[in-house]
Amino acid sequence: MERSVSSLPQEKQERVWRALDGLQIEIPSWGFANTGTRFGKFIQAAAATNLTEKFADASEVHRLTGITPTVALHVLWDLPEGEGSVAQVKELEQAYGVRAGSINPNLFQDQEYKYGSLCNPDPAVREKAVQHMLASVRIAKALDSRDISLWVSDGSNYPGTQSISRRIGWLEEALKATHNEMAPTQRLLVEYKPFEPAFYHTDIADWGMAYSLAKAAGPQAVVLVDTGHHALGTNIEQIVAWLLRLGVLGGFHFNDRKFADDDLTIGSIDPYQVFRIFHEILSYKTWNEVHEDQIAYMIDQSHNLKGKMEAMVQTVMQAQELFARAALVDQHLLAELQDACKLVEAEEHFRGCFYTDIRPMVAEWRQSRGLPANPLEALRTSGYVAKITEERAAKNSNTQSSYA
Ligand code: RM4
Ligand code: MN
Ligand code: MN
Repeated sequence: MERSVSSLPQEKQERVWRALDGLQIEIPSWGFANTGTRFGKFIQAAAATNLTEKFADASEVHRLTGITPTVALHVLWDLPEGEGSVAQVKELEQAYGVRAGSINPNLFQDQEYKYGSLCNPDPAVREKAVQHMLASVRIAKALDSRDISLWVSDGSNYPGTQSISRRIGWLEEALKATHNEMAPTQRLLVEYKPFEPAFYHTDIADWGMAYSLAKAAGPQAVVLVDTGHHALGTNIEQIVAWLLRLGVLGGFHFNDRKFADDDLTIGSIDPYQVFRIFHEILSYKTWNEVHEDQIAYMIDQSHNLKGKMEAMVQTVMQAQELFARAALVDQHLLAELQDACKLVEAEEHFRGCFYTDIRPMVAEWRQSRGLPANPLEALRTSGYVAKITEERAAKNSNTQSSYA
């Protein structure tokens, strides 16, 4: 006998709640600070001006959403003294009840990196970059952070000006050296991006290159998918399916884009894309052994138009709600429909889940966990943004914003 296209409400709710219980999202420290476009910064009165304020903001997001216990840190921005800043981070963890998450080396800011960091033709600059990688690993160890999350901005602007192939070798060496420094429980996440800041060639431009480099580095190196880092039209969920299959999907940087690395709110432009990515993960988990925490869900957004706190809470809710909608998919039913090539029925079930307004179910889950039913509303009524605006306005009014 055939099953009906929609499963029982109770079965659905259990599936969704189980998925919600397993979902944690890491928020970026840089999402609370003043950032801007390529042409300048728009200063916000409520923006965090130091690490203490970033931790305070992250802690408030966690209090409201209950699913963001860790904060991604960028070494130069958040740990200016390198390993010397670890003690301060530990104090902030204690004070604010959120932990340091992934550690992000910064290989794109120093003057020496004008022609590249790990791929710079000058061995002394490459060595400096490798040393920064090793220090980042040690910082992560000291903070008990599992993941070192690497984005390499290296590339070139003009054909013939750099050796693409020799640079591959330098990257492999650098990542191997980094891998050697890691504790057995740590991971190196290798991020890719098709272009920007370099426009002719980027040294880690797509998932194939990231995968190959991860393999060269060692077994604890995996791939990081930043949803904004793909050419338009790329089937990102297919990449996700491959990485899962290869056992190297390390995690995500969530954001959305209309054109390139726009860092817009996840799901603001194409929520169906996010739903499809989550579906691939949940589908893979239905049929294969994957541990909940093997995939690090992280946000990589820094808003300069939206209020930072509002944008972060909205992002977490959006990701959570799209994840819940993907969990509505009855994987067994879908597999039956797929095997029978019932195309319209399969698509209708899939689309139907995407179109379901899951918000009441997620609100119920939040309340059952002692969380506000609507975290964004709770942020508005908490007075937190008004408070930090008042406290930080004077400091922020002195911030430099010019591009040139
Ligand atoms: C890059 C990339 C990295 C992020 C920097 C700030 O485009 O997404 O993950 O750390 O931006
Ligand atoms: Mn990223
Ligand atoms: Mn990016």
